[in-house]
Amino acid sequence: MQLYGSLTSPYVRRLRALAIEQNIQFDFLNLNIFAEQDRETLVKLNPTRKIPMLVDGEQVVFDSNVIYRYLSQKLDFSPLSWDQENTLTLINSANDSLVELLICKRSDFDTNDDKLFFNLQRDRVQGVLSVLNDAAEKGEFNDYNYLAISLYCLVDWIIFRDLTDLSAFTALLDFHAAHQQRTSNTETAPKD
Ligand SMILES: N[C@@H](CCC(=O)N[C@@H](CS)C(=O)NCC(=O)O)C(=O)O
Repeated sequence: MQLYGSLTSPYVRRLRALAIEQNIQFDFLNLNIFAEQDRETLVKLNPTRKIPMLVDGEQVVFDSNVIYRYLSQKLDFSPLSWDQENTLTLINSANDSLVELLICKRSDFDTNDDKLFFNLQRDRVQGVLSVLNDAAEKGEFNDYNYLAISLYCLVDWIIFRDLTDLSAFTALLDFHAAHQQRTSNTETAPKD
């Protein structure tokens, strides 16, 4: 199997970290999705033009969530419960809004402007981080499973890119500190 992605994407990182945690073998192919040649590879494999995607023989699978389901079936992991699916959706929604805001910032928009689009994203990020913080406080991420991996990748990417102030989310910061030295995190730390 080959996983295509980048060294900074939190969605790609979840799967790289999962592979280390669960001893799953795949080759990792690092793409610069904004460089011409790598973009051609991206578009050919995945018309949505987003990373990650997984290639397993003839089968191409895109989207980290679907790749996780594909690996779960292939490797006989127990499926996520509905509550776990909801938690993954929460993590994804904050992550997606932060990706949108980052792309806007790189397009020279002032994302602190009082505009509907920016307000909606910022409100979602704050609201969702607060729910995730409460869940972390209750110990819901004590088992270092795919959800905890995904949360770690989100929090670490927020810190890496300095995307939002996390100081009010002390349980998320404690969770991050507790897992920073795990091999699956040190070996996949984002690099520009
Ligand atoms: N739902 C997708 C989201 C993937 C995603 O947003 N990837 C970002 C990198 S972190 C990307 O490829 N963005 C390119 C773009 O938005 O044009 C997943 O879970 O794989």
